[in-house]
Amino acid sequence: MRKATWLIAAAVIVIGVGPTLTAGPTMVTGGGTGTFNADLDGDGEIDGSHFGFGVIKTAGASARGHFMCQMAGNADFLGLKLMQVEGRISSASFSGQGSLTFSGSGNVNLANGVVFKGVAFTVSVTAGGAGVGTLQLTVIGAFDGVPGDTLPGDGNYSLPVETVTTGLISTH
Ligand SMILES: [Ca+2]
Ligand SMILES: [Ca+2]
Repeated sequence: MRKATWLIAAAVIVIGVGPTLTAGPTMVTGGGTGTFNADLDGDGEIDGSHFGFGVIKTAGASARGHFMCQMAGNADFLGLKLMQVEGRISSASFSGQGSLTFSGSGNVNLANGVVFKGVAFTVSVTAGGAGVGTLQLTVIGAFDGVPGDTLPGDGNYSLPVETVTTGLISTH
């Protein structure tokens, strides 16, 4: 009886440890600027954003980290002085070598005191520098159909894929 219990415990440990032996990168960081290669708000300028994030993959689908993406200054959008999504990352999964999708929740700041709190977001990134790395942001449950939304009517705000113009997205 005691031996059987020990064997089960050992098997659980082996199963639990197994995946880490073949795990890929456990940390993905990114910082820089990106371009949508399109004029999303029709003001005559190609749009893009400034972004910065760091994700540390922990057990299972969980993760921790921080994400920030903003359109402001030389990357203004919809006539707003600022459009910023910023928050904590709570889950992540690798979808291939150098490709990661992570989710979390935080604030959407539209300046002038307009801040939406507790907004969920999902981001998909692929590693690489200028012209190679990509980032795609979806704000969950808000701003559906606002200019720039690639999937009107689904309740979310899915921005197009951005290509890195300066900076780097890298796996560690
Ligand atoms: Ca524009
Ligand atoms: Ca949508």
